Amino acid sequence: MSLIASDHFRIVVGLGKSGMSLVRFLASRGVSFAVADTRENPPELATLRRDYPQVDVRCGELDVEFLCRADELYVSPGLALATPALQAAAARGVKLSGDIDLFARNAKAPIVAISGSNAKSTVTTLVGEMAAAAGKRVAVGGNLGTPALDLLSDDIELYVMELSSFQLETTNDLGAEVATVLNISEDHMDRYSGLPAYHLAKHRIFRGARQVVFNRQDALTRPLMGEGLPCWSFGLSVPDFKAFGLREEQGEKYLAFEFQNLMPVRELKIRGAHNQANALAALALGHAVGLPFDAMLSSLRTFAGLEHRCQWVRELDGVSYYNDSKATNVGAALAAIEGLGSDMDGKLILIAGGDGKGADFSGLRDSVAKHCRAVVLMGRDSGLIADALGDAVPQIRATSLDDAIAQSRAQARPGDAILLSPACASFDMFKNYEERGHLFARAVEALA
Ligand code: UMA
Ligand code: ADP
Repeated sequence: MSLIASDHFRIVVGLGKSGMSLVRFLASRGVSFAVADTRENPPELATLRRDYPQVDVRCGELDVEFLCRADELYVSPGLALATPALQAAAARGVKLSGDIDLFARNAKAPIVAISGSNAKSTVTTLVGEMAAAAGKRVAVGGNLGTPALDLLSDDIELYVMELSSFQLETTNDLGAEVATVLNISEDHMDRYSGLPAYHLAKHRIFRGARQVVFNRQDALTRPLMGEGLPCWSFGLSVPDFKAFGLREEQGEKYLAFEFQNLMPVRELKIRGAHNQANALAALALGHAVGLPFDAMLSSLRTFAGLEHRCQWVRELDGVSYYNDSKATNVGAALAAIEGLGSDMDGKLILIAGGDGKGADFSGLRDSVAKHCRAVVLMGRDSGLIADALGDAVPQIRATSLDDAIAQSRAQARPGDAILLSPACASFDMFKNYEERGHLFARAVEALA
């Protein structure tokens, strides 16, 4: 692990969770490498110094000369490839790659690869549970939970990977057994030049894929290449060949595959039309890798959903409270407003706002007008949301999360629901979306 430039010298750029997984992987294989991070004190610095004291680490502004000593840079998903120092190194012939490429080259079992603007974690977790119920030794992770390289093991029979557009930017050849982009709506517009650039990054997931799952209701999820690959589709419409969907018979709605009903929708624990689409996507992915229907359906009957995703917190004075703190973009908030709003007699009081990541909030207007009694806004970009919603419904400004809850409570009537679904990231007011969701749930539980 010396710093001598050679044909096989790598630099890990970014020393967070994925950077540290790269360090462990490269060190265990005797590869020469160093580490760089633009931060003076990256999160894993103390661990690196303790466990790998011999590794050269450069913190602070990236030094192009230093980067050019490597033949390959493994770049953190947290750093845009457009970062000038990375581009300068690339222009001088240094290859830019990432942990997912390395993972794919070393994984000996089939990979189920899942991306999309929303629902990735829900569908990834579901497919993982389905595989486990089918008796497979399955590893689940990626953008969610455990970094990809830490999952590698010769015992594993199936990898189920959640992959973000950031991770896919540095993924050159994934070779998944089945890959999907679940849906596409605007997100991370502070990192991409626009929707086309974000879309292109997501579609790198199909590189080398053997099968594809796409969303019939979202044309942007169809692969741009790979004509002739076996394709399965999902969507809320009635399914045809190689398709999963919904069918209604004698007043009962079923999850269905081709011409066969699989299970009544009412047996799902997760709520809302968006979650029915998620269940169908998971079935399509599981079917593509040969999981039996009985195991997959038993997982669907028990899966209660993930924390902070339209999670019911409590009922008070006839009003239900939902924590959807993971709705960090407009598409996710829309799914929650439509999903819950069309499933109840009362109205929603929506709590929204935060760090908008450059989003256009006008897409919220129609659904808010249809399903909300009022909107309570907080956080840095609350003014942008207020302007986008105009006079759709009454707006109230809150100075804090507690104030937002109190103001919402004052608006709500029995039969209504108060929904925290911010359509924004949390970083202007909270450590992360989990902290925002936990503080909301705690405050709501404490209401007398
Ligand atoms: N950073 C710097 N300089 C650097 C490197 C990073 O300033 O040299 C900053 C950036 O603002 C960056 C942040 O630090 O956004 C985090 O980067 P990191 O390298 O410390 O990140 P990791 O801990 O390795 O976490 C990454 C993913 N983070 C991002 O993509 C921002 C995690 O996804 C992922 O779980 C982890 O790898 C393991 O694979 C998180 C995430 O927010 C959950 N993902 C986005 C999302 O879900 O919307 C895409
Ligand atoms: P991701 O990992 O892509 O962020 P999650 O499963 O964590 O996805 O869900 C993120 C947010 O998206 C939550 O607010 C959730 O309610 C919402 N959501 C879940 N399924 C869908 C869907 N099919 N379409 C749009 N939004 C969804």
